[in-house]
Amino acid sequence: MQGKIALEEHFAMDDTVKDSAGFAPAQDWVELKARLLDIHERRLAEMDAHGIELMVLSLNAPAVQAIPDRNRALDLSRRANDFLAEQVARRPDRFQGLAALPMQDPEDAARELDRCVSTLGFRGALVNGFSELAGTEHAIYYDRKEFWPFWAEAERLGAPFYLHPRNPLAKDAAIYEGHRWLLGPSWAFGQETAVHALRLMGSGLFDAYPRLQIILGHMGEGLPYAMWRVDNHNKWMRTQNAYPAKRKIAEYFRENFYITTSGNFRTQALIDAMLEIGADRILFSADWPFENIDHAADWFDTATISEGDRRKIGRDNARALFGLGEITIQSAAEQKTSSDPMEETREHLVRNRRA
Ligand code: GRE
Ligand code: ZN
Repeated sequence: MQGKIALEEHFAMDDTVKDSAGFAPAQDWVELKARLLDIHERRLAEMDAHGIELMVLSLNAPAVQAIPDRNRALDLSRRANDFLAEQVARRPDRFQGLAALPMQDPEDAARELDRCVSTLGFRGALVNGFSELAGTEHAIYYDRKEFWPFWAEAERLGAPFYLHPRNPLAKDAAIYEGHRWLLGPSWAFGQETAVHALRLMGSGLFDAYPRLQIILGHMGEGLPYAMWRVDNHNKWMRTQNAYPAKRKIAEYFRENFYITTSGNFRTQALIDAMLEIGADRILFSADWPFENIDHAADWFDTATISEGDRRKIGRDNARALFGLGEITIQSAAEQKTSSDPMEETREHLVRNRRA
């Protein structure tokens, strides 16, 4: 499929690239590092070769979220966002931006989100899970009440918030001791992020800010598969398991969440997600440079789903969610693919009549 839009696609700066070093075997680090630091060369060539028109870029992980000092977290966010804005300005037809945010201070985060959306033209934010904060040994999760003014601002700005994985803190990772292979994308990333997302759903956040939209990668971090069981059990436990939110957890999942295909190129998983959250809330992504663009695109382009769903997931849902219409119109015309499903039929009829 031509004209795909991909939105969990990372870059690094010199002072964040080392955060990704532990995720590649030594012999692959040279390659991964080069991919992270590149934007306009190899990346663009990969996009051209595999039908990706637009990447919505974000900083690598955990970066800002792992900086316990508030001021340093804010400083890195600003520098990363300014750098990204410059890159987007060079090719706004091929790259757009998601903001890095210093969630260590909810007010700073809200102000930086406003700056990124209102001044730099970013499309939303991507945050790498919980934040570390000096003076507390606990991971800070964003269902806490002090974040609600931040969420109000995200809703006001219409800015989707991508909740991206990171590993749990060592003190919270006893279950993985001696099983390093379970850390990172193989398991711990998804577990960590799914629980964070469930905390948001149960907190009542989406009753207060019903237009808020959260994006999860990796086909929803396991949640489509697990959602029914969460609600089914809580229904039975009623009073003991009461949570602040008003509705069933799955209702928030279906109304306040989008999921992407990043790093989970499996048709069986996609079809389950389509049955649970619906094709309107699934978005194509690769997870470059941690995953290969050809793996993502070759799989997605031939996955056994309808062509209408492929267009939605590959392009149209992202255009609607991020308001990308005005950017992509020109190349959509070039590709001779229309969002109007009748256009090809009309062209065909006209050609037949002429013939
Ligand atoms: C990611 O950010 O998506 C990521 C990492 C490290 C390993 C794999 C991966 O940060 O997908
Ligand atoms: Zn990622």
